[in-house]
Amino acid sequence: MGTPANIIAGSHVWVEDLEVAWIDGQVTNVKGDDVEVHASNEKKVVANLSKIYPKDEEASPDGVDDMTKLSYLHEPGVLHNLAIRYQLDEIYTYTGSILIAINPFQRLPQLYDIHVMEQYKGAPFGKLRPHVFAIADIAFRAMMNEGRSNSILVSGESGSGKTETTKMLMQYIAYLGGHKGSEGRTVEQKVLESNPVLEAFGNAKTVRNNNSSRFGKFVEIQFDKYRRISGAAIRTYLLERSRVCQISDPERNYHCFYLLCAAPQEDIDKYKLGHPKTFHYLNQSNCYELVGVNDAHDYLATRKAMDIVGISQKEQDAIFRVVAAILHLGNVEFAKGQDIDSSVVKDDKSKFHLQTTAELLMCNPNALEDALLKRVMVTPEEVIKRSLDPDGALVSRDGLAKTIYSRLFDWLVDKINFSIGQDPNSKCLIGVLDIYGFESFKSNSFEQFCINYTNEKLQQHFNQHVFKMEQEEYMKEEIDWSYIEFVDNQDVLDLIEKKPGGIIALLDEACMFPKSTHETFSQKLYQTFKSHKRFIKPKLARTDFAIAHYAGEVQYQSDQFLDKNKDYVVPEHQDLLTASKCPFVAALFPPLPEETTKSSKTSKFSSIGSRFKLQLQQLMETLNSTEPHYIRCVKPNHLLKPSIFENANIMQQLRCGGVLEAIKISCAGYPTRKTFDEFLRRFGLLAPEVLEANNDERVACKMILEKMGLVGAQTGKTKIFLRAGQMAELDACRAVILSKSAKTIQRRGRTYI
Ligand code: AD9
Ligand code: MG
Repeated sequence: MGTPANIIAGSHVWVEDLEVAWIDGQVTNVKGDDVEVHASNEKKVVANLSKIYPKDEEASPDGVDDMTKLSYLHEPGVLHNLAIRYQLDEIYTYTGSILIAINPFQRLPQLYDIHVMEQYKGAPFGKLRPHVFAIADIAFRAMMNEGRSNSILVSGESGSGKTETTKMLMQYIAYLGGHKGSEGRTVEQKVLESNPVLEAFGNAKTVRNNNSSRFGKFVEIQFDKYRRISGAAIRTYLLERSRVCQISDPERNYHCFYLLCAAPQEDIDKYKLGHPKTFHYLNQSNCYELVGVNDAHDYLATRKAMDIVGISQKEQDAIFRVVAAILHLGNVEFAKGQDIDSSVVKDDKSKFHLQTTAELLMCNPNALEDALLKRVMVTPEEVIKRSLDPDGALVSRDGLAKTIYSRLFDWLVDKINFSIGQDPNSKCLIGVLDIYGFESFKSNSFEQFCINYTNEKLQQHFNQHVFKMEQEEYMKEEIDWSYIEFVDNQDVLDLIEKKPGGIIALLDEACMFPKSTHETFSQKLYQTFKSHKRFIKPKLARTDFAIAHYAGEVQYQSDQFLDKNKDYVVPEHQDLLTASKCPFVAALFPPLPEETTKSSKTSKFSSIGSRFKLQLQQLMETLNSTEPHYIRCVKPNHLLKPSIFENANIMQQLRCGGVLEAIKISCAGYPTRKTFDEFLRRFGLLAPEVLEANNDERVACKMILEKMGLVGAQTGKTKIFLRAGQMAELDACRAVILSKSAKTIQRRGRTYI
């Protein structure tokens, strides 16, 4: 990437730097391939010529709003452009049609107010400053004019601003397609208000983001034949269940727990609550409050939002009763029982919490105790009740809490969808995807595996769209095209999802085989993928495995993969809650059909991995039937503070998001293409002699290109391909000719009069 440099002493250049990725300076000496640079931090650096890039001294001090306008296109140029714009609060920059959004970490209300929306409405793309509204506007116009569905894919790492960006997109789409002046709750109001509800139950503070979405989301906004919003559907993906029972300092559990503990006294009394410190599921971390967030206020706000999305008071009461029940359940502790390997509820305090849990869930306390402490074993001869030891009882308790919470979350999503309403006659939609970015932590488990799998899928979609589509078009037209290399990730996807034989399939196999352990599962992986170039067996690990993802290598700990892949509700828990006197709770656990009940006592299981794979396939099908638009969010620093721009880290995000490759392709390729016919109709007047000569269309086009001296433009089989800027050149010549002939006509007109 970049221009081959003609570097001599005195040249202004960029040179690689460990700390800031790239630093500028001036060349003091060149010896063979070694270049000596006096860097702007006063250091002297010697670097290889291949690691030196020319710096554009003529560049505008304010940067350019589209990377494809950079005169020297290379990594340091791109990074520098983003950096200077960020300092000026210009957080948006285009790369062709892709929008790069750098999280400002400060409110910039003037950037999003109603006047700004008005300006972007119908404005030609590229005329105004880059903006999320501009992307939403093209998606909306494309839908209006062509009747085609569109989608906007927002991606980036945790804390980069995906969810905030999504909210602004939705606000703008609601503004364009809303029902002005209509009475009652409109679809768009409900869609917008579904955000605070889902965030209260699906977001939490993590070390990366104080309001991290712990689920993926695809919102499909449906339009009627007048192109007004007529319905919407929210699909969610893979809520992080483990957070309900396990958090590490300084993270928090889901927001709703803290909101409820800050509720008005009346509710606190009703649910027997206290300070979050008094609950085990919350006090594993010392973080209870969030800077700038008032839980008491948010509790009321969430309730109000629930009203708007159509959740009744009665349902709201049941929802918070269930949330409180989970907190009490987490405080039930166990001790060793009299029999070997049995356990009992530990003390009076635990008994109180058990009793309260049962009251709140409206189920029988003895049945709850039994469901926590015992398992029913069905053998061909008899039915035996087996006791669990205290550790087993803890696992049982946490399992119950997680199951209830995830069913509650699913209920909320279903309810919101029902209340917003779907439009079965809708012909086109705009989909907005806000889904977890690539994750690579010190310790990575099944969740990271699924998240990174999602990102591989989306990356492939992006690749296909930006790269393959371009290249395929060039190949189809048989034009001269030197290939731009990009890492295709089909091999990683095969490794993960191929059936049979991929990691998910092998994991399912392991889960179905009762004697499997994570050791046997890992061994199987090592054997199967011994020579797969994307699979790595780390040297010192016995059961870990690593995958070379498009964004880097990630090492996974396999020990919880089997458990986490099993979506299995213990039949005792199921029976307990199905029998609840509270219709809301009972409805969360509808009785299983007779068939499954029988087999569920054996080792039947449903696989989370496979279900997730299916969900992703459906998502990809939807996306493939739409015209995609991409927004790449970037997190400028790990401190979550404004005005800090961490070069190396941002570079890595641009690389992972395919932004650098996309830049290459938009510039190196042919951004403008026209069929011969279109081209001749528009530019034939530049060479009337060519048209008069009755040439074949293709030949005629070629002759015009030659006459105009357009270097690099290509003639394909059916189309003309122009380099960036050439269209403008031709249009300028055309305008001159048109204005000349207009004058002639005018003059003639006068003579006649
Ligand atoms: V995660 O993968 O769900 O953990 P996101 O969704 O990418 O993550 P989010 O949108 O939640 O990140 O943004 C993180 C924080 O950055 C927000 O809570 C805001 O404080 C801040 N932010 C993000 N975008 C903007 C913006 N356009 N203007 C102001 C912003 N603040
Ligand atoms: Mg988010």
